[in-house]
Amino acid sequence: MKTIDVCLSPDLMHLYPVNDRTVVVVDILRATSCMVTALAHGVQSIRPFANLEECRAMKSKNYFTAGERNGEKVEGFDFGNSPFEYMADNLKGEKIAFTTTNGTQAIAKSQGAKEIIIGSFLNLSAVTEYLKKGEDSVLVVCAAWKGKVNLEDTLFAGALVENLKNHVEPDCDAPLAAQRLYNLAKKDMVDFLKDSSHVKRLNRLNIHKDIEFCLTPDQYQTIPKLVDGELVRA
Ligand code: 3SL
Repeated sequence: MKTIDVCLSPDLMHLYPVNDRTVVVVDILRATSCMVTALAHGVQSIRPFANLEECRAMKSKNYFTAGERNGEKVEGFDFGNSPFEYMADNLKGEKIAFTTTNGTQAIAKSQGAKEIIIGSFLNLSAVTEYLKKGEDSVLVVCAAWKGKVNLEDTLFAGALVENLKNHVEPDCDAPLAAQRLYNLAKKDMVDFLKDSSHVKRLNRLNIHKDIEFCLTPDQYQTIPKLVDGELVRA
């Protein structure tokens, strides 16, 4: 039977071989929620960068530049890290170079995986169905915050473990812990997360509507998949 494991922080990636796995990278607040939203609204592709200056340099290659550091839009970039910025019609068919504090770092640390896809609550059911059909075992990589575990990415990992419970076996205790946490939280995730570190951080930026949106399941069927360094619709 296929298995599922959960890497709760990119700093723990050395514990998880990925060469035979489908990796699902998740940064609920807000990087992977933005990626799903952008591709769902017609953006052609997103090239993720760990390094900010490499991302900035893509401007000269006809990419829009986007992302944040510590939650705030990078000076000189075209877009920040709110999903609502990626719904605009004028982004249809465009390419975006994207860098964020944790989400794009987690993608970089997942290199070498058999396959990398992007998860968020916004595409939870689509990702669930995709993983059910796939032949490979699954590793959910939580972007966390600068190496420290966070609740929201863990809840998403738990939602996947719960949805896949009749199809894949948990590899160890991290998927079980995530699943149990999700089952405690699922009735009202906004309330469950109200004291969490990143929600408090984002509240200081006054973006409560981003938090509510990013915690809303199944807004889109789109699954971003990394192909030749670019995220495209799977
Ligand atoms: O760390 C990240 O990748 C971001 O999603 C963080 S923030 O939500 O923009 O603060």
